[in-house]
Amino acid sequence: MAKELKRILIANRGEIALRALRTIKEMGKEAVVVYSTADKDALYVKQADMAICIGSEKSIDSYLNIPAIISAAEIAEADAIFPGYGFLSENQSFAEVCTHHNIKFIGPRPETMVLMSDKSKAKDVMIKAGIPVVPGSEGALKGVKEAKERAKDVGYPVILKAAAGGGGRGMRVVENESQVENAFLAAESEAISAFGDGRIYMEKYIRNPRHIEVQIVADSHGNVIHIGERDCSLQRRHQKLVEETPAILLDEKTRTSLHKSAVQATQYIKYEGAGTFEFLVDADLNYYFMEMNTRLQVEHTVSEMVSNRDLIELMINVAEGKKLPSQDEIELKGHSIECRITAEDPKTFIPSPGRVQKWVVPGGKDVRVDSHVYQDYLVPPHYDSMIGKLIVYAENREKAIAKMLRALNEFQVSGIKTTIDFHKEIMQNPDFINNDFDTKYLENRKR
Ligand code: MV4
Repeated sequence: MAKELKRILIANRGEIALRALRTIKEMGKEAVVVYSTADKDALYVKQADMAICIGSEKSIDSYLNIPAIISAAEIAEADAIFPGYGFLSENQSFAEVCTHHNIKFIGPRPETMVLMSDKSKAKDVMIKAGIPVVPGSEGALKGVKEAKERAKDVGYPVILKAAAGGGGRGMRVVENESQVENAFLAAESEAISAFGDGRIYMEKYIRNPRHIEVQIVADSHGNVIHIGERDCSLQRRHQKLVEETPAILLDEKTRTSLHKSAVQATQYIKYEGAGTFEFLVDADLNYYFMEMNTRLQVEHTVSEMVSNRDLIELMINVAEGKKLPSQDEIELKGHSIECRITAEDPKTFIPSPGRVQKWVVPGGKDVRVDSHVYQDYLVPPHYDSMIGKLIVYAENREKAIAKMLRALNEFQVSGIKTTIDFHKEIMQNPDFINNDFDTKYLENRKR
């Protein structure tokens, strides 16, 4: 059980590959990276102790290519694989194959990953764990007839969701009975084409919710800690743009209860590793479990800033069988904001890959840039358009916003379009400053 990991393979690319490499090096361990032909010039490829090309630019040939990654791990004699987010991070068979090859998958048990990937089953488990969930159907609906019956009990408006879903695909809001049939069939066919699984479940539709999530970490000794919550309500088409912690809309009582629920849920499912519980929070500060993410998330950095902890270090410690610090030792202090910088047009969000000509990053106290980009770097068109994250820390939200705007103003990029200008606008937007927005804010905004 307790086994020191000397060499860790990073099965990812971009900023998170560099982010993981940094911690692995700091811990005195060796980092192995795998890369596609499109990423051969990435700096972290040069910084790694070993770098192995695993395929062409297409993700399916490289970052999703399980045999290629496992072969690389075998050749490199890696003890463990850090999966990051996206790609294979929530892939059950990948985790299983790692185990078969005696390579530690730095993440939860495969069974837990599968359980949480079924959003409808995950909800049923959370009900058993005593966590508040949005009222709705128990399990998947059998058809239009059952959908109509259940909607009568739940009360309109309701929302239909794909059990295999997440990220908004296969979702339909239904305002009255006349819309049920069309919405059900549309959600079902969308779910089949997106996930190969057409099972649909129903929930009461919460209008204008906030998206608040809780970071947890659990070790192999049954210890569970939370590292506070994050408000991720500023999204566009289910893509998060800005994340922050703490969520200032919560009162202390709700916040404590939310953290307690997340810890209780983690204990109930006997989780191991880092994970996130996503909640919807309504106008009256009722919170409802929505989904659990069984990976490290992009926005983990804001939790690191307010806790002064390295989450990847904690994940590696857990994977080595070490004990976590106690909850009392986790002190959450100050405020942190993250802006996701993407290679996209700041008005239309249309991707803008290409050669970076100028890359001048901001600095100063409590300003953090997590990015693999450098001057002359070619942003490949094949992957997610996120090219980095700008994270700031300050004593309170007002100062954090001021610091973020100052840092954004220092950030100079040319050659590609980026969302830096969009973020400058947000940091000066009175609704953002007053915390008066919800998950639909950007969709509803007139441009
Ligand atoms: C909801 C909801 C309102 N009521 N569920 C969107 C993504 C998927 N993970 C769940 N989502 C939602 N579920 C109920 N019962 C509103 C959303 C939603 C949303 C949630 C979080 C962040 C942004 C969102 C944007 C639109 C809709």
